[in-house]
Amino acid sequence: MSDSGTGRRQWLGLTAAIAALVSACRRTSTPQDSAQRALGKPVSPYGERSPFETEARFMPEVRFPEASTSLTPLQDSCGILTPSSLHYERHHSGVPRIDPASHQLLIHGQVDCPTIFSLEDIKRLPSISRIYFLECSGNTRWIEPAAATAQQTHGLASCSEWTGVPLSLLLSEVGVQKSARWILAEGADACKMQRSLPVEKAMDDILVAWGQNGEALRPEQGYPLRLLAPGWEGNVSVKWLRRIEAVEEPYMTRDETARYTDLMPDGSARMFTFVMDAKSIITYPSGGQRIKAGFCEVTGLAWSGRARVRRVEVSVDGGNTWIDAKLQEPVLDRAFVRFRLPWRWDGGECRIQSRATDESGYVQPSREELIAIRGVHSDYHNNAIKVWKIAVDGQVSGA
Ligand SMILES: Nc1nc2c(c(=O)[nH]1)N[C@H]1C(S)=C(S)[C@@H](COP(=O)(O)O)O[C@H]1N2
Ligand SMILES: [Mo]
Repeated sequence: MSDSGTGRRQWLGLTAAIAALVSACRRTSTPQDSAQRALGKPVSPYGERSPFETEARFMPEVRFPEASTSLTPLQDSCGILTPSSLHYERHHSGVPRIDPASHQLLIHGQVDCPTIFSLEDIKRLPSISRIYFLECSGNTRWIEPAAATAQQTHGLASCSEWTGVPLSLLLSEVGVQKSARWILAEGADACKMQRSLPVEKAMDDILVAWGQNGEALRPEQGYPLRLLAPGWEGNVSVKWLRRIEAVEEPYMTRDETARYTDLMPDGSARMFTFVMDAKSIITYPSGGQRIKAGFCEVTGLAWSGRARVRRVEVSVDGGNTWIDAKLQEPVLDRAFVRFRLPWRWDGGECRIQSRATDESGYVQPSREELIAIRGVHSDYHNNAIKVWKIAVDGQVSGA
């Protein structure tokens, strides 16, 4: 489909939509009355959202809520940042209560100078802030309920501004020896979450983060200290970080052998599948919502763990034709990217979907393409294109 200016305007009927809005404004009288001008609530030390706003994390019903997940309401989000209070959670053994005054990080193993850092020591070092998405590799189950919402299918992904010290700085301080090709990171929670990471990534862009969206990490996100491995599966971003050991080979912990591996059709397993591939989802219109005929801005989020998102295409005709959505600035490396496309829904039944391409040239696959390679026995790394179906009454559901 051509994307020329005039063609696109006609296709959308934007002029008519705006004219309708303007006349609606003329009919509206001033809403203020004296009751609304009564004295309001006084100042307060820590802000709260409006009582009229109710979006919340979705918590699937499970037997053990300490070893569970809560999912970000992506369909209600605007822009690219996730409020800390709505950041998805994945805990294997609950959120520990950690006093920052006594929390320590030990770095040892194949290093010249094993060191214990207090939180204060770490915060004194030069820090940086970066906006990165975090996604659980278990996000988007392979078999999805048709009626699901964007939150239920894709909500194990969020995006925050993280502040911390580059892990490379700490590793240089302690002098990692040449023989150390991997590091083991360990959490202070009951399960002692452990993951092995190649030293190249550790020396590249991993953060030892203590800040999230302008304040301390939330306890759910690893307070007071976590790893943040940009673009890699969430599991390696070890929370409540208390120990790093420089080692020759990966530790082969439970979370890199029994879990976080992908069972392939031939019975072999992919291991250390760190990078999160390009993915996108339309958040409006999306499952559970109901739209009206006429003007409709299609919007959503795209992200890739490999490189910056270069392009998001949208199809509103079941994948026959695609049109480039506009990427909203800033388009940041390994962060959520917001895409938008004005559209006019004619009231007919249709299927809508988005497809992300990143700067490495990787194109988000269809579900069929992904299954052809990976089969259906894996629970992780499903980055397939998500299709929404719009019924004639405007009801949107999973296709
Ligand atoms: N110590 C520790 N770190 C952990 C986990 C955990 O249970 N314990 N869960 C991991 C998983 S599986 C994911 S997806 C991310 C989730 O981070 P979040 O809860 O801040 O979203 O943290 C990872 N780090
Ligand atoms: Mo995860």
